[in-house]
Amino acid sequence: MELKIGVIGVGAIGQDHIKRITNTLSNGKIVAVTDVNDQQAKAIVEAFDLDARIYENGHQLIQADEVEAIMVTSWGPTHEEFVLAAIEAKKPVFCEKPLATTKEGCMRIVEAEMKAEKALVQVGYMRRYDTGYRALKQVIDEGQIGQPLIIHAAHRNPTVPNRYTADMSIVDTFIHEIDIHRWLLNDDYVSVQVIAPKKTREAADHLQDPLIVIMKTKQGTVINGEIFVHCQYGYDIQCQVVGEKGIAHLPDPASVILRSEAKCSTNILTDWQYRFKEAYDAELQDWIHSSLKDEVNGPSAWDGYVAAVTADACLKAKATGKTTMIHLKERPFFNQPFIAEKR
Ligand code: NAI
Ligand code: ISE
Repeated sequence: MELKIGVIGVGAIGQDHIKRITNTLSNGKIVAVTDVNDQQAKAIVEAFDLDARIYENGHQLIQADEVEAIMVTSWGPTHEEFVLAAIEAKKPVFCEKPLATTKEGCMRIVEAEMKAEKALVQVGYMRRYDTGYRALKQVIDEGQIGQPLIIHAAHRNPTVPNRYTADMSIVDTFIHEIDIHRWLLNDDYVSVQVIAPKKTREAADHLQDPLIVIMKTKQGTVINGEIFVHCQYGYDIQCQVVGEKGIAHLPDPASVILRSEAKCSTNILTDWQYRFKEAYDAELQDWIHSSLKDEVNGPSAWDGYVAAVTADACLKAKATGKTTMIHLKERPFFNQPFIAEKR
């Protein structure tokens, strides 16, 4: 069995995903692509030697008979319309984060799935597929460190492009932390607070960098999250869970420990593509296999909605300097935890 996939947006991550589906993963085939930059779409079809048709726009691609499933890897503000159109066409859709750029947009997607009486959406929160985070979750779930009390987390990028805006620290970068910690803890957030430390001289004038985001969950766990997108030294994702009986660390990616010239050193990766390569492979393989079984098994539209609500609250907390409460709508039936717990 082969899932015939149409891709909307063939920029950086779109190309990465096309490459892994074509060269590494099983049971998926790219049969259609589209991009507002049609030259880029043509170049990608040639570069990967794809037997794929190029469509003028995302809506034509979604409607095409040969396309059985959709991958949305275009810019964030375009995600909602394509995901809604895929649901309308009753086709499974993998959407890169963010699911939509507003909580209202995410809720429209959740409601569209409810109307279709079918879960069709998987959101690209790939960290849930990272072997390190999975092992960490298992330690927490098995109670090996007792109840989790505090999480110290850090999301560090060496640098970001000029187009990176002040809000992107939250909606583009910290959004991965928002998703992963509620998944790790099987919990939801009740409040957030944002603190601005001394600003690095490496950041553009408009960008406060680093930031500290403090999130509190319903069970009372506090996540102390650092976002630092000009850390210079590498792409570094850290997570330490402090429990009642012990402390659990997210493992660093495997790297040789080199003892040489009176030094002991290990390499640190420099970008997200490599740090989470295996997680991206696993999330898309799961999406392909689940879609072929007519199921959704990964992060859901509801998870996309919770991330958007929390990100909004972080932005408000950042602007006001005040602790901001988080209010979620009621969770619809087929997105109840019995599906989430399987993940
Ligand atoms: P990019 O700018 O490299 O690529 C986006 C592509 O979408 C461009 O080729 C652009 O021409 C195309 N596009 C824009 N609007 C379109 C439309 N209406 N129809 C068709 N094509 C359209 O951006 P990048 O870095 O690939 O990011 C894409 C999405 O993936 C973003 O939402 C981003 O947040 C997410 N992302 C997720 C990551 C993760 O770790 N899960 C990592 C990097 C990006
Ligand atoms: C990028 O869009 C991602 O999603 C990466 O995973 C993240 O580390 C980076 O900060 C974002 O810009």
